[in-house]
Amino acid sequence: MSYYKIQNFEQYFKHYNKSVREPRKFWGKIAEENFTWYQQWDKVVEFDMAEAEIKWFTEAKVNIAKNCIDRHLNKRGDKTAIIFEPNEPSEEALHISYNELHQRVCKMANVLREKGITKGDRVCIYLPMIPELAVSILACARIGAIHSVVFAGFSASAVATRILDSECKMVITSDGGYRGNKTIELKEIIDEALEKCPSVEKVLVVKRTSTPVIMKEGRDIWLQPLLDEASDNSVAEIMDSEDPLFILYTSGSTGKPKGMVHTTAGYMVYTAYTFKNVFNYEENDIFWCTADIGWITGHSYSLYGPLLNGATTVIFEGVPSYPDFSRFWEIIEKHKITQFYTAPTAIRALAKENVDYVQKHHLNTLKVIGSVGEPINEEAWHWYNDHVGQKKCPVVDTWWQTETGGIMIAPIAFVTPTKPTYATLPLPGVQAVLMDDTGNEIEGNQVVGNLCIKFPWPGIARTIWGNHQRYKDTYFSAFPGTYFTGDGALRDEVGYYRITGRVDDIVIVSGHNLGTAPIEDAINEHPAVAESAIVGFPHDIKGNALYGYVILKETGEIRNKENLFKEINQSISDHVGPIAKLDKIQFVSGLPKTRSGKIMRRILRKIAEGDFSNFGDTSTLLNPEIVDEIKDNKL
Ligand code: 6R9
Repeated sequence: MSYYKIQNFEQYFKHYNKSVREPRKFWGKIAEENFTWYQQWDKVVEFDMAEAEIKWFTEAKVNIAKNCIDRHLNKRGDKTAIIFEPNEPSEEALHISYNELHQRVCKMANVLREKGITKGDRVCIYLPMIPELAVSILACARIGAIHSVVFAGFSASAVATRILDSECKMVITSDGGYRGNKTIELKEIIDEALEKCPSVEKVLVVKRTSTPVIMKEGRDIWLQPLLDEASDNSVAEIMDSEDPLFILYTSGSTGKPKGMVHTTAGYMVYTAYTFKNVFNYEENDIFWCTADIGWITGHSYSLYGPLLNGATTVIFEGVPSYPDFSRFWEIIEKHKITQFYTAPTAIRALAKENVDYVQKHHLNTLKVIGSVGEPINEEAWHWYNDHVGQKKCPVVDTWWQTETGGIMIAPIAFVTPTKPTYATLPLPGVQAVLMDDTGNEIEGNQVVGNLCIKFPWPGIARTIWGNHQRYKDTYFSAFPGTYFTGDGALRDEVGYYRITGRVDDIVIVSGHNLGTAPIEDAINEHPAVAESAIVGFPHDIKGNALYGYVILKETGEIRNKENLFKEINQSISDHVGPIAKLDKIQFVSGLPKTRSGKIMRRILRKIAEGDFSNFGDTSTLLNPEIVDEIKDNKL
């Protein structure tokens, strides 16, 4: 019996139980039957949760890029691997076959090697959603370089922090990028970032917008001429299962972003398996995940998961609102998409527009529609189900994280009955548990708690780049013996999970994880600001928006609040990126603090939400009187 594809609900339970009772047999069989290995493993898994040491498929040798491409060439050489849909609908879409992708990746691999990149080197990729982004990632994987993709919406200082942290030797960027009716000057942002990054020796520049750029002598090189010269024959590096594949930064609740490290074999097995099952992938399906490849969703389900299964995946350069709000639906019709995977924030934004935009398009090719990134509210779920899925497509609400590598809790299309706003059941291999605040597991159903996972799964991140202690502290200390997700969840009467949101200081705005600390740091950079605290509050489209409480250095009458607000937002834009701008700002004379000096965000959150009913225990507050002042002046 193969465990790779779950056929029905009864089989789901069988596979799930097998994965718990005999995880080694379960994952061993999947790994053996569906991938090409240079050498088999010693042990399927070895771990020590207390030390946060986890290894999958120990001592095995493999190359993930070869599994994504070369493995399919015999059978699927002419099949389209990637459909590139450009920002402008008038620009022709590209269909890149597996053969062509192979050729492009080999050439890129040779360019990287020629420019001094070898196994283990870090390469920062700061590119728009164009084919070169996929090609660069796969070329890194082919030669064993560790890719660190930075979302092309991040500011120069945010990119610099990431490049510095992982000491990247090279940056791959483009002159610019198109997003709707805007052009973003990526090279200029990189130039500014690199003023602070001595480790970077070479910058490869893709030409996309033909925006004039400054090319620094000896450092910056146009990519295309190098590719034209390069051979399309390249030997893949033989990688160990646990060699790092990539670093991807995610916000921490304190301090600098965390460079989550994913390794090769476990990530490969897990993304391929979850892609196949959750989306009910079948040969000839056309899969479209709208996430930018700069986020984990794009890594795992625009690229690795689909290609590992020999699928056709769509890369879309633009935005859902350009040239108008029918763009997504137009693309689904044009490319005959069978699986569509997007975020609640996009669904809510599109649901606000005239439903004609959707209805005038043929979406009949769709068979599964997915959601990811934040809890999907009931209204959005129904709109998505009714108008996009036309009540025929299972809505797969997939809960997972940058740290988990792949989907963890989700319906399996055509297998698990769905329920609005519920991510439903854990996938095989995922031993989800709810823990109470004192660290005990909460048994039974109809309960609420902190969502933890008590056994490793192949896709789990192995460490935080350069800081294993922080990895251990963040994920393995709060509830010893388990991985703590940072999310709260409830389990209903049949055991279905509903994710209720973060229980820490991370706010999810339009599906982007934002740590409060770096935004507060950016606000505090403003010369007039003494201290600040930000929290999320519910927003119709973004899910959450940011509410800032700011203490100014000079007390007394604030003369130009408007300007101050603008300047503070500019500072956030410069330091973090425009996605982190505040929607509201309230100037306050103090912040509620505990005796240990920690801001009691729970209270600030309630005030921002307009809920003054129950602030909970405020006995540890040093300055309880401030709560009334803040409440009375709420915006
Ligand atoms: C894949 C991704 C992770 C956080 C996660 C949770 C929230 C993601 C969700 C969801 C409810 C879902 N989240 N999917 N909450 N339902 N289906 O988004 O990774 O950017 O690291 O965010 O997003 O709070 O902890 P990442």
